[in-house]
Amino acid sequence: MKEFEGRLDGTGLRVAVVVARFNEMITDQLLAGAVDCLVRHGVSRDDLEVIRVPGAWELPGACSRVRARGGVDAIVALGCVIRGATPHFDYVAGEAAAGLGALNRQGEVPVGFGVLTTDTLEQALGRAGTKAGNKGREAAEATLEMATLYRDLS
Ligand code: INI
Repeated sequence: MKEFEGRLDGTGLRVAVVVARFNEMITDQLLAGAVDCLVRHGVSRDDLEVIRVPGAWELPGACSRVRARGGVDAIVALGCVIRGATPHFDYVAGEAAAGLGALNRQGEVPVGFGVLTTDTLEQALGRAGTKAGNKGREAAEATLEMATLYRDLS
């Protein structure tokens, strides 16, 4: 029986982290967690690029461009959408999730989903390096695992 499972080994992997500036107090922390995770697991800083976009709405398009350009083994998308009094939340969060999901489903390059969708700023803070961990770090870890798995499956 053959079994496959990715590893947390970033040696030789080229990774792009695409991060939204909207709610940057939060997304800066997601970025710090993701970069720390990648570097700790062996990704060289020379093989790491950070691409900033205005908001979560822009994440799928930028990730798509990065993948089309090539030269990356994994993409981590980071953002933070906080529910307000308007339906904007649903459009922005929905488009980010659907767009990134569609790209990820194509199975060419793993696209990690580190986009917080919360009701309050407090909940977002909790997921950006305080009581509920750092979802940027978790997304980076999962993406590393998937990149090594994809390599093994190719
Ligand atoms: N972008 C976010 O990343 N988070 C939000 O909470 C948010 N809200 O609430 O509006 C948000 N809006 C901006 C959006 O992502 C686009 O940048 C903008 O619509 C321009 O295209």
